[in-house]
Amino acid sequence: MNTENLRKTIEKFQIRGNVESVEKFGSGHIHDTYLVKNSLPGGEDYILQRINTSIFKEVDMLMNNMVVVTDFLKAKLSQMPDSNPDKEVLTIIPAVDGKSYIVEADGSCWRVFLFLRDTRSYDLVETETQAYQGGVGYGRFYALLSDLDASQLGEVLPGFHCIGNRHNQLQDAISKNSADRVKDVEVELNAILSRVPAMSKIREMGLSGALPLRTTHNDTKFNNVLLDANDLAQCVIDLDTIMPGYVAYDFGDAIRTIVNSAEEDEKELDKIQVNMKFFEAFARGFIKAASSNLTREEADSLADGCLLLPYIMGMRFLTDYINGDVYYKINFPEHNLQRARAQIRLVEKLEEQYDSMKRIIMDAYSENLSAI
Ligand code: ADP
Ligand code: GN1
Ligand code: MG
Repeated sequence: MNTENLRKTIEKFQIRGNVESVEKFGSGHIHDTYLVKNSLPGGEDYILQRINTSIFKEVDMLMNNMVVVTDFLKAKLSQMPDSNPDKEVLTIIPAVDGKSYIVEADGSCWRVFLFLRDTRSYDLVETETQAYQGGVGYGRFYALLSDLDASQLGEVLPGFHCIGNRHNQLQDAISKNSADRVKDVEVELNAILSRVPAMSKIREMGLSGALPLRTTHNDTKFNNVLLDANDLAQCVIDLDTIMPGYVAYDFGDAIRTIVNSAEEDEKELDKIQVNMKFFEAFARGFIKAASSNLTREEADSLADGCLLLPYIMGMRFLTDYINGDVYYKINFPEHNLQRARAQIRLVEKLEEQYDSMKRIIMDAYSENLSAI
């Protein structure tokens, strides 16, 4: 969309001031995100997003979830000393008609957030402090949502991290073979399909009642927690996928991006190493912030989540490659295959660390319990 149209779109929201510029922003794979700068001195800047409606078909449900969660968090934080709801929770800027999003004449859906200034989102962790703060941010977010009445939330993308669902989607893609790519991915398919039974552990524990369903974020990449200028956790963003889930999903998805020394789509697989110092820092931050809402069985499942989530992402990237790249944004033709290969290598590297991860988690869990 050209700048003139973007300006017209932003003016349909209750923004204060005047638009100085609108520029593409961030590195998300799903929506089109723009930073809207304000020409009014001291005025707020905004994030304008075109919602990806081929993925999120029920935009009313999506935005209702977001309103429920942000209202709940703001009300809760406003009762807590030393909290600042405006900085620590996303603020949805309503449209001129009061709604949480607008639909343009071409059918595109748009929403606006207050831009959280002086924050940074990182694709790669650089220091143990950042890893620890990522843990504090996501652990606290999880704990704060523990008493939200989940019946107010719709399941926007059912079966999001469910291995059964993702496995079915992969099998579907293989049988349709619409882009004629199955013949090129035998090695990757074997790596994924041979692990289905081992990776079903969390699902089975959930079905047996050993793991409770919680309200989870479900997209806890490191770039979805904004850190402040001092690298302290400030705000968890990207609230589209808040749904019922297991805590190991959030823990594992964060670990996937936090301990990896290389990018999510690294081409040179030997660069993919697991940084156990970052693992320990994240685990300590998360468990400290979340521990009163973690049962022993849940703590015990976290290391399994660390294998499952990169595995699920590998499976999803591979499925999308086989389908001809219909879901994720790609920057070059084999991007999804490269992403899948990188996630599979990460799974292999994390499998080598399984026992150490479990020990670090259970030590931190016991220490926190004895401190309560
Ligand atoms: P996607 O689902 O495409 O990842 P996000 O909602 O995560 O979209 O936004 C993409 C990026 O935009 C984030 O990683 C972050 O860098 C930036 N961003 C999003 N919302 C805000 C905000 N309110 N304040 C500052 N930066 C933001
Ligand atoms: C997508 O929106 P973004 O870029 O933070 C995806 C996540 C994947 C991630 C992989 C709605 O997240 O599930 O983990 O890409 N979000 C959706 O980088 O599918
Ligand atoms: Mg994001």
